[in-house]
Amino acid sequence: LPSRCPSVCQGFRSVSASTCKLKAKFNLSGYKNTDKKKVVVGGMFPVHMRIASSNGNTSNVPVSAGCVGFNFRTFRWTQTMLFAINEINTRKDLLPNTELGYVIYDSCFTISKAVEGTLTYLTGQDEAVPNYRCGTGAPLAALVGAGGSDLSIATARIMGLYHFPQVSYCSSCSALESKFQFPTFLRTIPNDRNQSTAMAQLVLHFGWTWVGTIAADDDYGKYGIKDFKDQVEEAGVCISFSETLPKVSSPQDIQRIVKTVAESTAKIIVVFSSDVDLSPLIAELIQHNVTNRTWIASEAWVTSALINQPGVSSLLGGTLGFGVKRADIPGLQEHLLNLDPYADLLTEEFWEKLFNCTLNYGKALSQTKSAMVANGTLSRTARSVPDGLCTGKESLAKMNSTYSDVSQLRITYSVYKAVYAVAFALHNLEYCVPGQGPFVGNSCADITNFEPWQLMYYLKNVRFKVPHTDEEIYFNEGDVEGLYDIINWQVNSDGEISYVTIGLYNGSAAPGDRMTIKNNSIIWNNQPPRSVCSE
Ligand code: TCR
Repeated sequence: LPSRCPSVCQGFRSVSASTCKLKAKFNLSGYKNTDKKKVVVGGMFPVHMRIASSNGNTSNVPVSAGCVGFNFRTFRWTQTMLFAINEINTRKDLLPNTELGYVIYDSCFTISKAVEGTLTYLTGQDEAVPNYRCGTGAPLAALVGAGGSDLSIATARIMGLYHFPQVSYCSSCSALESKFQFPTFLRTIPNDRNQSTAMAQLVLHFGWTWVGTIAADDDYGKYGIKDFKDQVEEAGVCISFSETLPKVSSPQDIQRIVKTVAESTAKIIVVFSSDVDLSPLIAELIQHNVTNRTWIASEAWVTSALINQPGVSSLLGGTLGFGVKRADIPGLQEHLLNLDPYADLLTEEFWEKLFNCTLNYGKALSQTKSAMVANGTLSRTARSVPDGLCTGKESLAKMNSTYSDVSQLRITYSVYKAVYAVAFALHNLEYCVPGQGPFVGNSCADITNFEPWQLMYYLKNVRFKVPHTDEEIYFNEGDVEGLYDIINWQVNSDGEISYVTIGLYNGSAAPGDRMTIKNNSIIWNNQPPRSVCSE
């Protein structure tokens, strides 16, 4: 074995100290039971929005790119995984003799980071060395992640090679339905095939015949819009324009799309994109005072605070969109507010971003000191508390941030379901009756030393009721049922937007019964036109 093995991955030590990776951890919230068996669950979340651009310099040793753009919403998802694990660990009826630990990576919404995280995760190494794990650590169960579909497509190919189960909470792209390509991929978010069909039905329902489309430049956007277009075009609807949002900031592309939208006579615009990719366009459209359009939102931006900023109501009021099932998760808000700012580097960064301050006293002091040395004021003021310092005792509750807003738990709820799916599968694996097991010779797997494909068997066949909501979850070829709320953005007298559910879509109902819409409950910003094709 390579000599660095023992220092890197023995036991449950922290695996990394860099910003983009979190540690392996047990004994959450002081809960301690050393007699328990241990299993590690991996998690991957796009906590940052992108990687910092590199300088293209090839004369230095390359280092893993840093990440920028802290996302409060996805950080909430991360904390929800911890909340769920904590809840499972304190339960007496689910995995009573096994403690779940976790390793969480930040994919920074970037494929290369997601792949890097997967290799790190599979190898148990800080630096990725494929095909190699060392030490006698607890078995790795499954990966909960990876975020966007293009990230999951990349990670699922690697995971599939090792028969490692991956349960995604938000990769909804129809491309991931192929069991041939992604044999160990499952998800708790519905397949977008349902959503594209639902959007097409919505357009046909209102008799719209002239629509524009905008897609993110990733698998989510491309497949989502393609499935939508195929269906509406077959029904005789014409597409006025099809634009693609840039992945990396490109003001020229945004300007071009603004021009297209503003000049087009299409009043219905369907957008399949994550909120992160869409927000630059929205900001620009507001600048250009584009109004009088009806927007059709895909799930990723339909309840996003990143899009629903003050001032968007003239542009986006009246929007119709699809949201995955919402739920209230008792205790989650308390968990979110009870955050220990020093828990790990990601949390520290979150705290500093939220309160716009520096947490670490030493760090703040040295920064202030050098500033003071520079202007010669050090001797008199060195002992006073520097500006811009936070104590870690600031009140999260007072901040009212997206992070602690639990009014629209949709993907958050999906994360919760994904963690529970892994836990129930592990439970069934552990309590397999010897001699009646599913494996060769009716044997069972051993929770202290199982193979990933053995857990995969249990995940595929898991069927459970989600705590607090009683929703029943099971996988059909890796997918769950296609249930959506149809949401309308209604502007109140203060110009604020509220999300009102005006209908439902159930992809597994009989074709005629899938969509129910309360037409009279919809508030349009502008009466949607019935346009004709010939324009
Ligand atoms: N599926 C998208 C990613 C995504 C997302 C989100 C990202 C969804 N919902 C909410 C940020 C916020 C749905 C995908 O790529 O599959």
